[in-house]
This record gives sequence, C-alpha cells and structure tokens, in this order.
Amino acid sequence: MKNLYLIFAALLISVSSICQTTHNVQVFSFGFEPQELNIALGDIVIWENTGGGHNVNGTIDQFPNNPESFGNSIAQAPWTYDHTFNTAGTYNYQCDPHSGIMQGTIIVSDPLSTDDFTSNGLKTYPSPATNYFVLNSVADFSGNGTLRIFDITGKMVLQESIQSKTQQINIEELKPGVYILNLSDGLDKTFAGKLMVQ
Ligand SMILES: [Cu+2]
Repeated sequence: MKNLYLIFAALLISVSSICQTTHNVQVFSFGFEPQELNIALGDIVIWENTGGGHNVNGTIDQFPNNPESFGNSIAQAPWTYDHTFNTAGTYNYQCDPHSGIMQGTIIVSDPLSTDDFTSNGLKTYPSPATNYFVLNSVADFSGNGTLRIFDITGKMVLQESIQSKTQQINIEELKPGVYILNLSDGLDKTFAGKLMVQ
C-alpha cells in the first residue's frame, strides 16, 4: 500500500512539473536572441520582431532534418509569431532575407522520456493514436482498473473504467498532443505512461 502512494505522489509531482511554458525570442536587424533555445515538449515560442523586415522560416523544405515545419512570411516590424512545439527534436530556422546572419535553433526535449516513466512499462497501441488506443504490454495488470488521462498542464481530461487488457479506449474528443496516462488496478499497483494523439 505504501508503494502505491509513493508511485502516485511521484506521478503528481511529474505531472505538475511539466506545465506548458512560453518562451520569447527577439527578432531584430540582424539576429535572433536567444539564438539557441532549449524548451520542453508542448512549450510555446513567441518571436517578436522589434525592427526591420524579417521572418521565421523553420520549414522542412528549408531544413529537411526539422521534425516538423513552422514559420511565417516576411513582414516589417512590429509583429509577433508563435508556434507550439509538439514533437521533440532539434529545429533550425532562418530569416530568409538575411539567412547568412540570422539563424536560430530550438531544441525540444521530452520531459516524460525519463526512467521513472519508461520503467513503469505502460505502453499503448497504436502510437500516435487518432480515434482510439489499447493498452499494450502491461505485464502485471490484472485487466481490471481505472485509467486516467491527463493533459500536459496536469488537468484530467478522461477517466475510463478498464475491464480487459484489450479494451479499446475512445479518444475522439482529445486534441492532438501528448498526454499522461495513469492506470490503477484499485489494489496495490499503479502504472504510468504517455499517450501521443495526432
Ligand atoms: Cu532578417
């Protein structure tokens, strides 16, 4: 029983520590400041152009190794442009008219890819999921319990009673993004994992 409380406390701390954060990048003649930015999955970056005609180009066309595209069109200051990063990885971007001197990097890390979470072994199929998913590889799970799904701000968005290991869980109402799963068998076991919805 003590073990259950410890796991649940660890989950709550993990959930509360990964709230969505907003980061600012100044755009000016000629540069991005900070030029390199480390953020967490789900964070928002706001670029603010305070002077000159610039843009943000982080498209896969321009940078084939970017996990996904982002960016805006060239325009005179003032403007702001924001993007929410929902895929981990390293993103490069540039200002097209000044590509030789205006280059930036965003490094997005996944706060959930820690030993704490992976060692709990709660996996889902398919991943990413669209309309539904099933629990996968939960060796110690009896098949009866309660599944709770939290968004990245720690808000519970879905609670489902689980009656079998192969039960399909409907997630048509969940927006694309990363979610945290908490599965309890109501006795002494709790499993944690993450869910990618597209
Ligand atoms: Cu520029």
